[in-house]
Formats: sequence, C-alpha cells, structure tokens
Amino acid sequence: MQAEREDEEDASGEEYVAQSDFTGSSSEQLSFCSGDRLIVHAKPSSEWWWAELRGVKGYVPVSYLRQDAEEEEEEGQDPWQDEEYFGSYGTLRLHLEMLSDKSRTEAYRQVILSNSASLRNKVVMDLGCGTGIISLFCAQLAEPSEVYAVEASSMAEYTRQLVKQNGCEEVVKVLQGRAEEIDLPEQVDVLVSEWMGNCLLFEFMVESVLLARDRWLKEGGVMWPSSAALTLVPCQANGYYAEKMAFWEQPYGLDFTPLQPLARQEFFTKPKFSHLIEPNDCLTAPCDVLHLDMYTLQVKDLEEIKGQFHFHVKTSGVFHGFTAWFTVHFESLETGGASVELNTGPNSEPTHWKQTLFMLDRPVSVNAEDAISGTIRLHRNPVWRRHMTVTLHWSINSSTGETDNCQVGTKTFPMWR
Ligand code: GJV
Repeated sequence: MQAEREDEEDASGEEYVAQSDFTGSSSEQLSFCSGDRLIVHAKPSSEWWWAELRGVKGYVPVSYLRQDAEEEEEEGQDPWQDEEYFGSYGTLRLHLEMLSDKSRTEAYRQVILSNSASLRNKVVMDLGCGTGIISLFCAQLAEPSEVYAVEASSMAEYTRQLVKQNGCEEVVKVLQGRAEEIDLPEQVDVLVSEWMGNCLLFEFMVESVLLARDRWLKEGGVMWPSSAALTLVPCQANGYYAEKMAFWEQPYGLDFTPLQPLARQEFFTKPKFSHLIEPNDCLTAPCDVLHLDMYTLQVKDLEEIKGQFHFHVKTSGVFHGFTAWFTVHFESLETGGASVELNTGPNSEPTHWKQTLFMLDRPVSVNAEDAISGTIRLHRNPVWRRHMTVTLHWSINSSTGETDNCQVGTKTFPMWR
C-alpha cells in the first residue's frame, strides 16, 4: 500500500495545519495534535489524504486540516451551516420522511393524547415544528391556552397556512425564526420538540432545545422528551461486510484484495446511518451507554460525552461492529399516568432513523460467554457544531480463559467531520 502511494506522490508536498487532535485507528492512519503541521503528499480521495508528520507517513482525515491561509476564510463560514441546514428543511423531502414515520409521529400524538387533561390551559412551545404536526395535535387533542410553533426554515410560511386550514389559528401561533433568537410574549409550561438525530446527537439540535429551556421554560415546567438514552450492541453484519469487503476476494475468479485497504477507508470509516439490524445479528443483549436528563443536561456537557459497556456473547458468531440506536421517554403529567417511549431499536417498529452501524476494520470471531467491554466517547467537532466523532474502545476477553486471548481495539468514526 505504502509503496504504491509513493509512486503518485509529489515529492515536495503542501503544508497543512491540524485543526484538532486525531487518533489514527490503524497503522495506515496518522495520529496528530491540534496545531501540528503536516505535509500532504497525495490527495487520493476527498476524505483521506496521504500525509507526513515528523517523518512518518499515513492517511489523515481531510476535514481535520486547513491551510494557513484558510484561517481567515473560515471565519466567514458558519460553523452551524444554517443556510444549508434550514435550506433542506425548507423543502418537503425531509418533512415527508418524518411525517411518514408512524412510530415517531404516533409517539408524539400519544404523548399529547394521554396528557390531554393536564395540558388544559397550558402554554406550549413546539421547537422546530416543521409542518406543525405536534402543535396541531396539541390544539386538536387537548385544550392548551397557547401553542408557540417555532420554525426557522421557510416551511414556516406553509405551516401558518396549515394551521389556518385546520382551524387552529386561535391557539397555534407560528413564529418563524431560530429558537435562539425569537421572542415569546410569555414563558411556557411545556417545551416539546423532536430534536433527535442519528446516533441521538448528530445535528446537535438538542443545543437549541437546551437554550430555549433555560430561557423560556417556567420553573417546574415540563420537557418532552424528558430523557434520552443511547444503546449499543456488538453485532454481525454479514451482508454489509460481504457487499463492501469480502467482494474483493474473488470477483470473477480474480484476486482484488489489494483494494481492501481502500474499501476499508471508503466504506468503514464513517458509520453507516441507514442500517436495520436483525434481532438475530445482535451478539449480546444490548446495553444503554449514555443517558441524558433533559432537565439537567447543559450545553457544555455536549462537548464530550462518555459511556461504558460490558457485554456477554450469547452464541458464537462474527463480531463485525457495533450498532447504536436511541430511546426517548416522555414523562406523564397525569397522576399515575404511564410515560410514553419512542424506541428506535431492532425490537421496535423501524423508524426513519433506522440504526447506526460502526464497522470494525477487521471482523473478530467470538464465542458464547466471551466478554466484550469498553468505552464510547462522543466528541463534538470544535469547529463544525453539528458534527461529532464517535470513538469506540473495546477489549474481548475469551471465555476459554487463555491469557493471550484478549484482543483490544480502538476506532474513531467521524460523523461527518
Ligand atoms: N430553531 C427553529 N427551528 C429549528 C431549529 C432552531 N434552532 N433547529 C431545527 N429547527 N429531529 N434532527 C427545525 C428545522 O428547520 C426542521 O424543520 C425541524 O426543526 C427539525 C426537526 C427534525 N430534526 C431532527
């Protein structure tokens, strides 16, 4: 691999500066610290470049680098990418996807319905209302005094029409703008929002919810969802592995395995968002690795979130990676009322979030009773505020008790930068 790369290298190289720390997850990747000056010799893909630091060469993630002159340019760029973000919510594609997701939409409907008595005469804020579905549920299924439906994208203009069309304009007030910037005439009793992204936090819309909570939620007010958890399970992914990696072993009877390192970079570097794991592909019982309390969580806590896991393998199989999903809970306001849960895992109805698959660089055979333990770290990108990296560290302890049978690994997955 290295020898091949050197053929295409330009001998001098261009200098780039690392914007933040990066820990390589294999010997093919370089590790570096914020401020390090790297020489880039080749740019084989838009995501990974071939670079050199203190005489050592390896792949580096492009998004961690900038040229010296880029510093000024970057100041002009929006770390929230709002134009692109709210632009995409100004079209119907994403709203159709969210509204078509029955589990998601029905969960919010159920929350309103089962709390309708308690919502009477309450003031509600629906943060990121989109087409206004949650606000309309409130107005139709309960009798709140006011619902402030806040939406930053241009969809808000249509939402206003939908509210009118459905006869809810007395109760639902559509406010177009970023929740961080709008002014409400009063504080609210309930702050409801559907803010969850892939792997729970991606997009970091949760920050807007926390800021709105601190500014607009009355003392003793209610957050919906009230808590959130991220769940992880070690899994098989035979189909995906065969399609992207084993494929190169013998296509048309030829040996294409020299392409496997490239395949690993291209397909297994980032997590796969739209994965639907079969319950049978779970090698162990799942484990909650993070828990967020929406009343006490602080914006600064989002910079780095760590969790731990301990799994016991149920039956032997191939450990291809980890699958993650989230669950949120909505506490009940009624005395003795049951909380509502929206679970996006493999034992519930599939949702538009599906699950997130993190592939290991190399599969590992595991046996019943083996232990897989380790840590997960979600690290928010210091520059691009909607992005994060997920670092998984694991060790496998064989049940046969052989002392040399402990395997460890670490891998960092950018989502997306
Ligand atoms: N202020 C107003 N509207 C917002 C904000 C904000 N800070 N952030 C997102 N939205 N679950 N990951 C809107 C966005 O335009 C879209 O209509 C909706 O909230 C996203 C909801 C689903 N995304 C998610």
